[in-house]
Amino acid sequence: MLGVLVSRSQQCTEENMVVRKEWSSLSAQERVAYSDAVTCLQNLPSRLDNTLYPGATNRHADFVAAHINYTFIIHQDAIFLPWHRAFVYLFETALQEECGYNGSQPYWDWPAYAGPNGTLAKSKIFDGSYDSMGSNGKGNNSCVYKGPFSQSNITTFRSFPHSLITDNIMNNGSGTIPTWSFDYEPRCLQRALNDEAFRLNNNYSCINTLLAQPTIGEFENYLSTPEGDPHFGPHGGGHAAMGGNGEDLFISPTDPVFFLHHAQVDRMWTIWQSYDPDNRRYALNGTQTLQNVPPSPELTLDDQLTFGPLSANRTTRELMDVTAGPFCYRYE
Ligand SMILES: [Cu+2]
Repeated sequence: MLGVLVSRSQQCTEENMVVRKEWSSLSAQERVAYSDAVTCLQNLPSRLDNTLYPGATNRHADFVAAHINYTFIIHQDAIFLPWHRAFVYLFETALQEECGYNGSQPYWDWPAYAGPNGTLAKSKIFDGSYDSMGSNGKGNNSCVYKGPFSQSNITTFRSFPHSLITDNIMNNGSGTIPTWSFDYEPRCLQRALNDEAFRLNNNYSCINTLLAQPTIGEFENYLSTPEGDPHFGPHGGGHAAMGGNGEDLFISPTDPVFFLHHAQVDRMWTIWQSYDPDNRRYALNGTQTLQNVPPSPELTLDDQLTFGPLSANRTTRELMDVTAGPFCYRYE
């Protein structure tokens, strides 16, 4: 269905607001309901044209295809936060409307898992138990081998070399995705959990520093790659911590933990906005292309953001407040 991001006819109130919860605070039953709903989405037919998107063989893959398509305009720029907020919301809505999921989108509260003795592979998210999000990867292919998402044909697009990003920046490229971007290449879901990157970028002190940034530009800058490898910022740190498909800038939503991670990114932005709503709710900084290559105009609140077949366009303004426009949720 087109236009899932429709404004609500009903007022958003404390009573009807959806509450998003932390993964480990859910009951085992609630966790299984979530991973089952994602599996359901992976078993529903794609709504994309198979001749244009041969790799989009199911509904989850439609989300990955949209992310691939817009990779060069939705990262490391002003579009990043509002676009990914809507993207997570569209995924949550698809789980509810197409797979009968009764819960909300869980989030991954990074620092609770990033202590000096934290081991991701033993955490409630990645321990491979039936109520986890599947195990770490193992073997030559880093395949998730236990628990949800350990089936063999779960990834349906090719991997993208990170040089596509760095070359585009260095050569002032046009930010065009490769012709093979939507080819069909079924493989296992790949992970290579990285505790070191996670402890370095996602501990409590990093989160406090992130939330203390005075302007949206500084907030975005600290969130993603303030210094570069091994300092990825908390957003990059979470992707590096997943490893495998989850650290591929193009196909990262292939790993369903992407949506827990980006719910937490959104939660950080929401908390940061709430400290000074008058000045921060509609604060934007930056242009509309990855590291402004190729150069593009500053993003404004009236610009239309686009989601391909996932949703009708929305203005940036409609995506700035989690209790207005299409949204009505809060984080516990
Ligand atoms: Cu992304």
